[in-house]
Amino acid sequence: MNDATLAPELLHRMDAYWRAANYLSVGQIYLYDNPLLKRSLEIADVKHMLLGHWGTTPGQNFIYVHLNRVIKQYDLDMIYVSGPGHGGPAVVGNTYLEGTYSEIYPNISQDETGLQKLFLQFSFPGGIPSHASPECPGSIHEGGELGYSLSHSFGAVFDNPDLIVACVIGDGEAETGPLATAWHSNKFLDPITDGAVLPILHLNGYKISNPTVLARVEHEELEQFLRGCGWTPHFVEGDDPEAMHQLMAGTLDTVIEEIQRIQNKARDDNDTTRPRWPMIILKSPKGWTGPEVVDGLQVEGTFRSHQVPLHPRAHPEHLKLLEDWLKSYRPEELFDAQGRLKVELDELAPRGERRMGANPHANGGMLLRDLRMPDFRDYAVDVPAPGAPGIGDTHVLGPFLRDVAKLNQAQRNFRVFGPDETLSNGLEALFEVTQRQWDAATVPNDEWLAPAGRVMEMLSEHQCEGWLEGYLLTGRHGLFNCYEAFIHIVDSMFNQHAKWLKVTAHLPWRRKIASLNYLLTSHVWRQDHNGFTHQDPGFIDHVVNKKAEVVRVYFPPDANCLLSVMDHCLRSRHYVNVVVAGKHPAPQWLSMDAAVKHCTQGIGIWQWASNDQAVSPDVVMACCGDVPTLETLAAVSILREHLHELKIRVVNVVDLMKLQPPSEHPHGLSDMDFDELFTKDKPVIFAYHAYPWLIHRLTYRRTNHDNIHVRGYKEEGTITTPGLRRVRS
Ligand SMILES: Cc1ncc(C[n+]2csc(CCOP(=O)(O)OP(=O)(O)O)c2C)c(N)n1
Ligand SMILES: [Mg+2]
Repeated sequence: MNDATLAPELLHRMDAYWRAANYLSVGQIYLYDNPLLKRSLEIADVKHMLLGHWGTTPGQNFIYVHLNRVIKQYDLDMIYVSGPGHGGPAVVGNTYLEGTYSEIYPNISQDETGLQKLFLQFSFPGGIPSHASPECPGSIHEGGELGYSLSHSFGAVFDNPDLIVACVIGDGEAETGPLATAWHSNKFLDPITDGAVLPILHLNGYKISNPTVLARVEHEELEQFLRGCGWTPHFVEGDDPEAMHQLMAGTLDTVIEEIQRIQNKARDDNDTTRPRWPMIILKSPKGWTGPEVVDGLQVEGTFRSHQVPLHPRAHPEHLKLLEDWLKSYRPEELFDAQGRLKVELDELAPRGERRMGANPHANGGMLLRDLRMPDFRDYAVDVPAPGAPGIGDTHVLGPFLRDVAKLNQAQRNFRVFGPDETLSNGLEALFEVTQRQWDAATVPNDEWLAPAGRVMEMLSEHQCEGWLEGYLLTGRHGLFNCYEAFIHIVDSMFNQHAKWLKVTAHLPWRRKIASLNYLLTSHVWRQDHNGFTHQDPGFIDHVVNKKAEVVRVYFPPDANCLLSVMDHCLRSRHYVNVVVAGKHPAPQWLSMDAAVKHCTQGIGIWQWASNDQAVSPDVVMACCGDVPTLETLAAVSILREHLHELKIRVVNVVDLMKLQPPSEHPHGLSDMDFDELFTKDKPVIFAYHAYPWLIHRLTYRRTNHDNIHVRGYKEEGTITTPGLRRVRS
């Protein structure tokens, strides 16, 4: 590494750019007005409610200006992921400085008026959130809930061989389970067909009010830990800006050249040996360049800098400290009289789509290409009569997914993710055309492991979810197959993704991305050998809490319906689709034509199982889910054998959202159609796949709700026969 990578003039300009970003960050947190400090700071210039996080921000500003330099120097295709996304002022400020912000939001112009608006809108009613939120150009990761930055970054670089994701990881964030496991993503990255992730561990020593674990272990222990995870760590350590600029620049040159060397070697020699990818540990003070001591307490370099270090309205003596702080960045050297960034500083930012805020990978819908889809009807199961034997519905889906993988092999934009269960879940056909991507060692007797493949399996639901989200957010398609009970592990990640979809759907400049598709199988009713621990259908209850415009839940009752539903989900955009299906041999009910019709309607009377054609029914037997459908049809056949007079109507529900009124969900049946199916006054026996209360929740406004009796899973599980378990519930 060269000790003097930066010529003094360049170092001086980069330091000024960093000061400009820091100035904008403090301005966003504090100021209503007086954005250029053209007059003395008054209390009226300071916001009443001070919100935001200063502590992480200067370090992220420092990283951003240095990344800008290497992007220009090496012509890099790079995006920025802010793990501690609470450093929103940094990403907003930097995308403003580079010009992308004003291109998307012309009102936030690059002049004094725009600066004032930029400051005012931050964490302010009607303005923008304080995080690296969807509103911020260049962001694919809000970072509100800590832990997912590294998984998202890897998801983004799969099948993007030219992309580098610079992933800033909070040292507190690094204590979370998902992040701790994500270091191992490097064993799943193909240096030939995938891009690179450059993790930058932001070792500022603190969280909100505690030190961080990684900051309080010996240097050697931290280094060995990261080496043990397969990385080559490079330390950038200190607090003197000039020395740190040189060190960071030299280190970045080293790691970028190392990434390029690894990639060239792998690509030129077709060498897929697992590389030791470089990473950076930036050890700098939390709240760097901010107020050092406030009210007699050390702030810079401590946890006290985490949020807002000064409160001028509560402590008038802080006003002067705030003014001194802002002036310490010497704004008059950074902006001209009109409030524009000085030309010599503006030149430091990359141009066009090389700017991290304007990189199309961070607005994945712009790059999204439709999948090439086989005709799902070609995979149909022959159903000569209802009740025909089936091999297990997911086993029928497997060949369809196999051919989706095959048809999109060339455009490399479809992957299947799962913890360790793609085979167990009945999708073995995938391995006829592809492999599990795996870049660690292999030994004889391993199966279907290869450096490149369409199936990603690591026994971390967090990792699978994070990879898939990153893959989707950068404009590709995918499917997560998971045991139903363990999808709960990512409840919270699903929350965050659903929130992202909800917000981005209303940002016209953000293009729609492919849906996040879950295939939940090995479900509650068929956990014959695993028992109680493996029986939990509650993810569905969790999902339906989210905005109706975003979530869809499907219960295909047989294989032909599963094919039809999955075809629809893979073509859809900007939803979360949850599909619950069985993998065990089970009877089949509908021919493909009937299945398509039934799934298109989402709900319907099964005339062939009903005997109320000429008259109104005495009872409605409703079912939702493959096992409840089987149980209902068995019950109906017993009833019809013994009670000839009883008029029974069988209603099957594929699309759960049909049950809600249309005011609640766009799929909802009108009250008239609902009454037509379920009657206004007859008893309804509703057999449901999951916890019964959800059906009541969805139908409580319907005319006949008082007569709906739901049977579902009631936490009565154990190892017993499937039949007995159903009886117990
Ligand atoms: C999963 C999760 N748990 C808790 C929080 C609350 N929280 C916000 S910031 C923070 C500390 C983060 O520390 P670090 O990752 O070191 O970030 P930095 O020091 O750069 O601010 C915590 C605990 C959160 N956002 N996400
Ligand atoms: Mg920290």
